[in-house]
Amino acid sequence: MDKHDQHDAHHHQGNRIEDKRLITGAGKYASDWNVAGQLYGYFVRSDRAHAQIAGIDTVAALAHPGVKKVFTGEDAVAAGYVLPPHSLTLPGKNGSKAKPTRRPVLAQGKVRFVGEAVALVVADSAAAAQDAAELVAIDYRDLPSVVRPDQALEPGAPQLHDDVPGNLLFEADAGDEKEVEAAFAKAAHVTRLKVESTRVSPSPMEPRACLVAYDAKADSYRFNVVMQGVTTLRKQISAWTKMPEEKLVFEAHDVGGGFGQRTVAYPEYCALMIAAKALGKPVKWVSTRIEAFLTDTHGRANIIDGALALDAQGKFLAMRLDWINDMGAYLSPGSVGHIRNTSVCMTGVYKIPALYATFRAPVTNCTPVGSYRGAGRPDIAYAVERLVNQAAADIKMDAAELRRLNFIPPEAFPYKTPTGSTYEIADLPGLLSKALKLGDWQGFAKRRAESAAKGRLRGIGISTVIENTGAGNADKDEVEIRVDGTGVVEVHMVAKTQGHGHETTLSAIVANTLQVPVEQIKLVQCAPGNMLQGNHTGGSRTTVGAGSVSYLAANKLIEEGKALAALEMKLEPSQINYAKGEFRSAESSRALKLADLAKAKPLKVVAEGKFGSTFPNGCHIAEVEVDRDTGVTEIVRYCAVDDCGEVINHAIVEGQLHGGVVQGVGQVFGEHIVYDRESGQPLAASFMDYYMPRAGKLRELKGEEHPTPSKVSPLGVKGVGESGCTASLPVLVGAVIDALRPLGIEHLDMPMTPSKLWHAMQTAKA
Ligand code: MCN
Repeated sequence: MDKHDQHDAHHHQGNRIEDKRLITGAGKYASDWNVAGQLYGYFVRSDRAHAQIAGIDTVAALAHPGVKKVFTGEDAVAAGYVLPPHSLTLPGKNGSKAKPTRRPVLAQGKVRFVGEAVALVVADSAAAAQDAAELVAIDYRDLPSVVRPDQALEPGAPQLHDDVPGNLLFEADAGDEKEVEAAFAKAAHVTRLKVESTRVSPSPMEPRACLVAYDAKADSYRFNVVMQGVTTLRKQISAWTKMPEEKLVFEAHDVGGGFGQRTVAYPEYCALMIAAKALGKPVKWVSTRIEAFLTDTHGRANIIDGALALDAQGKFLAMRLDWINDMGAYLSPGSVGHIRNTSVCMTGVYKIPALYATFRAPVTNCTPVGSYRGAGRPDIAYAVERLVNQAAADIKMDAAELRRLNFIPPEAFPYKTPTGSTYEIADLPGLLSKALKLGDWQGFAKRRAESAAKGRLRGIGISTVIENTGAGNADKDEVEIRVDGTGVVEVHMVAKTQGHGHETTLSAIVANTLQVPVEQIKLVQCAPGNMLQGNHTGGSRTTVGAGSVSYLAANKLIEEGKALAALEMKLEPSQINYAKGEFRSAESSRALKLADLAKAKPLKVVAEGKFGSTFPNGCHIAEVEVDRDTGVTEIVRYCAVDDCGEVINHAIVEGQLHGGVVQGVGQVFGEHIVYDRESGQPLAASFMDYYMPRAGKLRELKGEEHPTPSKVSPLGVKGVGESGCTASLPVLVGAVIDALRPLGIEHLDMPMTPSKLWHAMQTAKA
């Protein structure tokens, strides 16, 4: 079946195969795993932002009934589990490299953020482990702390690591400084704007959990752990613990959300390995929600100072960006995405001839930062789109028209950006026109007047964004298809759904290619012990990668089936036709089903592929009303036109967009990890004080597709998992600022809380 039939066949597939299991409580999550004789771990965590550890007294804890052992940093050092791997291998300024941070899996000598694991208490019940943990006495000597990344770089700031002078982990630049200087010198207008993409907690529903069993005979470990795919996690745990990858076996069934946070190796998993080996029994740990806030990697956390140079007609001449990326106390294993991705799409959807950007990544006494849905793409889109809006206001030009004037034109694709990326294909003017119509851009003035009559400030925002999805770190993506004598088609891969609906979409790709009912397909992700290669699910790459290879594997199965059928029928493979699960030939009256061919020996094919980046893009338009008396913002319209290439399942794509947009809503209107600047204590570490967007905050999302099929993937698909997040930050903040601009307010940083807006409006009035 060619990809166009494939596309049609997928139309109107609504219900997701996995939903019945997931919403009737029949899912099996990491903390549901239990094995006979297991012990329970509880971590004693630092309650200081920065302190020397003068001593740890475990006597009382050890005497507590049920306690088996207490592990500390000395055990971690003895095991050699001290240097986490990291992926920040980008070339730095003047050939420099990122400075790796030593991080024993249990703190040794010093703690550097609130929540850092200091000791692991293992007991025969979870309650006993927790009770005993309270008896561990740690003698701290407090040190001054620093929680703001810009302050961490100032002279005289408290220093976190002896081998990271000035707290500067990594420094880099991109583009041509001289060219940019020259362009700014001759510009008719320069717009400047400094914005912050705030530190947030991704907060998947399922907290982390891990059960580790050690097999002394094989000297191997088995993990039941929440994950986004096995390959990255296995590689990182192997690097941290120096255990060969084949000695680390992982099993997970359902995963309750990931958002990037569930990709990486965490110290707790390695500490559990130490305990399981020492005690000869499996050890289980389930994170509490407060531990999730304190120790799961945070997202975003960067400050971007931007400037845009324009000529007298409004054409962009050059852009300058200065980034400070807060990395937290240690370089997380998932450290690179949110830095690399910013540079991949640094000029957004615009033709900007000259570009210069500098990056500095300091350490701070905060939770380590890693990838969060979009990983750098929302941050760069936010900085660039806010700059463009500000420029439009500065030169008094319509924000949509300024965009249209500066778009990369359709005929310029494939388009090479100043930072060396090649955008494959997009139709930006078409996208914009569709969105302006859907969002009734022209009718806004009237709606603004109607809102004003009710005493409300109405604003409109627009964002036009592009992002890279698809390419991964793995050498290739592999998919294995097995068919047995019953006709069940098992599809194996190492990506891992966390709620994305892969059982529906990836099964559909195989079912449609084989022209068999989808019920015949069984998707198996990350089967324990299966050493297939491939990328974890992240970077919106599963459909482009594993999805495309599923299609190739199904076609390979048909070809191999033809060869086998030909042998059976004593014909040539070229004489065999395949349709709807059956092999036939004009030369024979026989018909052989896939199952018939698999009776004697199961059929098995492995296909592989290596794909570059695809570039989904979109135009979102939103309107808000701000209540002058309370500062409360209502999102009154939200329209999204997106190009993710060919769509496998329309309902799922819409759901992905909706979810991404609402995560943006969360960051824009309330989510914020704040630390006290004096003590370094986190001030929002539970859902009592950390905002979560509710369904009512975004009542309706009107979406339309505007596909330009990708040739990178044989299915024509581009990723979509992060698109909503990327477009929503600038469009919503843009709408709020547009509402407040008549009062003279040009900039506020997220989150747009009622109190912040109320104070800004009061000050503006005065
Ligand atoms: N899809 C489709 N047609 C396309 C593109 C995608 O039907 N042209 C479908 C896919 O088959 C898949 C879903 O949309 O079911 C998302 O696909 P894709 O864009 O390939 O992204 P991934 O599957 O690789 O998911 C990763 C992405 C990321 S990086 C984050 S973070 C994120 C996200 O997806 N985390 C999520 N969406 C999430 N959704 C849920 N429910 N939970 C998370 O943790």
